[in-house]
Amino acid sequence: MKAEEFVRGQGQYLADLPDQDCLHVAFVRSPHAHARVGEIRAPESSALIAICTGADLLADISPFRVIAPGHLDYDWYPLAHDRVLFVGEPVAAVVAETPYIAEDLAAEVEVEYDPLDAVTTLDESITGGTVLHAELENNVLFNLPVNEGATADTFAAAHLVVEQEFEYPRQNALPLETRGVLARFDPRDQRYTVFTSTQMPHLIRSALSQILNVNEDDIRVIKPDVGGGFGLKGQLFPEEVVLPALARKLGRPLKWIEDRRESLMAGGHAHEERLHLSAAFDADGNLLATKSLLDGDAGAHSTFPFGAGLDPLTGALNIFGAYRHKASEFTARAFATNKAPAVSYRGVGQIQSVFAVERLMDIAADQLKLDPAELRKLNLYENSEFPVTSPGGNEFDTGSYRETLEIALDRADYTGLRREQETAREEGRLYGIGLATFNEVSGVSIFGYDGASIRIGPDGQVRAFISTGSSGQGHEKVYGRLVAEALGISPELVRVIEGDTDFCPVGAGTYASRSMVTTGNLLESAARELRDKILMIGGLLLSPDDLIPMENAANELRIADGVISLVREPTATVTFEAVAQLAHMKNFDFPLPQELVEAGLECTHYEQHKTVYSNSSAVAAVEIDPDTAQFSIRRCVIIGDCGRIFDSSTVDAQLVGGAAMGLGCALFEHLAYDSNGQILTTSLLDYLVPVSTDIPQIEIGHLETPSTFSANGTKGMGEGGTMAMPAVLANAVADALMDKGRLLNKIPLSEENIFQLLQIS
Ligand code: SMO
Repeated sequence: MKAEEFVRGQGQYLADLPDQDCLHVAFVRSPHAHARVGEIRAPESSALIAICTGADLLADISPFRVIAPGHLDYDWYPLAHDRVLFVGEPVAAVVAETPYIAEDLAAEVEVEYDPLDAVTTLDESITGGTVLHAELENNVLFNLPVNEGATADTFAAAHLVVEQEFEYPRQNALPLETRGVLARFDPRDQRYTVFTSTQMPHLIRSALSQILNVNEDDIRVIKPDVGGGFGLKGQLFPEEVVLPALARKLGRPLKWIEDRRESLMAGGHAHEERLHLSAAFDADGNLLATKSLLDGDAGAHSTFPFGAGLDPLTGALNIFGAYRHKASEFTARAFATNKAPAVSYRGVGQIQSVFAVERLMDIAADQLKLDPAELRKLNLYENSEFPVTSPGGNEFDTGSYRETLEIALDRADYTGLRREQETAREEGRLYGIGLATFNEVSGVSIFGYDGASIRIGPDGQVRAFISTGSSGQGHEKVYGRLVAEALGISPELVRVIEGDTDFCPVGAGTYASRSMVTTGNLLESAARELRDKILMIGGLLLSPDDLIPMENAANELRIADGVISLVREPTATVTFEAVAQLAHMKNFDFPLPQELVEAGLECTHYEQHKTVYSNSSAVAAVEIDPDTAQFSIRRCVIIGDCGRIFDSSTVDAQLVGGAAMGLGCALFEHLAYDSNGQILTTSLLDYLVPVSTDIPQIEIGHLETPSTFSANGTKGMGEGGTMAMPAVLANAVADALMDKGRLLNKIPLSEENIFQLLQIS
């Protein structure tokens, strides 16, 4: 069992791969946010095996364009060759016998830079004169207005319009295992093998085939065990291109493991966004219309495959999604700045919009003189209203939006908490209660189809090949059990194989909490199809004179614990293994009638899954220490609904783990830059994440409202706990601060930020 291997330290992560024949790569990275690159001088050292600059690499690769709707595309190069656009951008790769020598040599490479003005904020990017990408007219990398003007009348006639700007900081998903690449080129079959710590092997292969100018089949991408992805490993990075290109050139396998400093500096930033939201209400507090402008700070580049619009667009598409309203318009934009490129990070897009929307709902409740719980209950969709098409055009299958809130309020004893707050306030203490409730996009399949294959061998060993990949979520256990249950055999017979493009069917990999929805359903349908065939062959063995056709097999035969029997005569049995053997091997006593059933036991299914929406509600109570501006979490309840639950311990772990991660987002995580574009947070002393003592007791609960869009009833799970935390804690802190809390419009909820609010007189 994988989980046990991991706990025993027996996982095989990228750094654990055999590397006896490898040379090691270190990258020379820009110390400037924006500069022209001049001459690059290699150190005079016999230890230097090779150096490759951006200009050198041009001969071996094609520039790459991230083409996605709404995006302005331009040529992307894995190594900067004329200008560097952010601190940490790789300009050259140095190859040596050991990683240590490579690092030392990289530090000795002299690069002439001619510094240019850096664009370090959204405002500078929007209005400043410096344009980062020569092919583009300005710094807009993405711009998508939707339903422009659709809400004007409603806003004009509304009883109350609440409007507020919110800021969400730049953060890093911080997987414990940093990224890494090991690349080989085999001259005999002219193929690349690229081991990379990624969430999406097939998409990496597609991009590499374009950049390296070879067929997809000339590249094998393998994802070893991955020690956390959280979205960060869901895109193509420069190192994934440079290593295979250089491995071919040098005729030697190459390895590179990212260090924490590189990771924090250049390995994928996320979430930075400014949101300007308006909501129109009638006199009773009914939400009528919403208008949103979401501006993402994309950093220097649009990354493959999602592009610069990832955060603002994902947030905008489902903004105010849990609340009934008639009209909505939004604009999602992303701008280039001289900072590290933005990538995905758990809760992508929605963690920001949920924070902003939930803050806005509290501000509205205050102005409408309604309790925040009442305002939400009034506007959340009821279970009976589904299916719903939102004003933004999203189809919500089923949900328990209001119900989860009611359960969370009940579980947290909301009335009791309010009483406690009254007492606390009488004593002059700063005690606050926050709510958050939202729905969550999951199972998104924007890149086309996902595949799953099941192949049963002649001895009855089952292998399931999938296109999604685990980065620690426990796929092996869940899918092994799922296939075994669908086939009616022991899970011990099933092996799950993922993350190898030579064996696994094509698919987009794991992101957007999509694996159970996509792979889960595909494995189940493929296993069912195989089960019918297994039953039919079992029927041939059990009842050779009275053949049961395939279409009747499921009714007339049973399989349980690997034993097949006739419904009408349950004592006669044949084993699953005997069927597997007959399907593959010639049996002289009993030839398989090929006119009735094909030999072999293999089945592959592909599907492009519809988006499904999970939902969650959270309640938190906090108390702020007025002297230190620190707050403590007194109570934190999250109720999630991810549809049918297949494996409850995995789902529990996802919810709690997600909440711990969201706590980091809410309280600490902030990648800071100075005004020259120097990053200030490149170690874990500066970029703070929660440790176990920072994490309060998180009380969780689940509802199971099955999805009608997904055959197995599941919806995505894993990001709801994360999204809940900035919103629910910000609302609790704002509530504790009373009038001063009205101005709480950004996170992290650091002592510094809370102290500033406390100073308001
Ligand atoms: S942030 Mo996730 O891998 O969609």
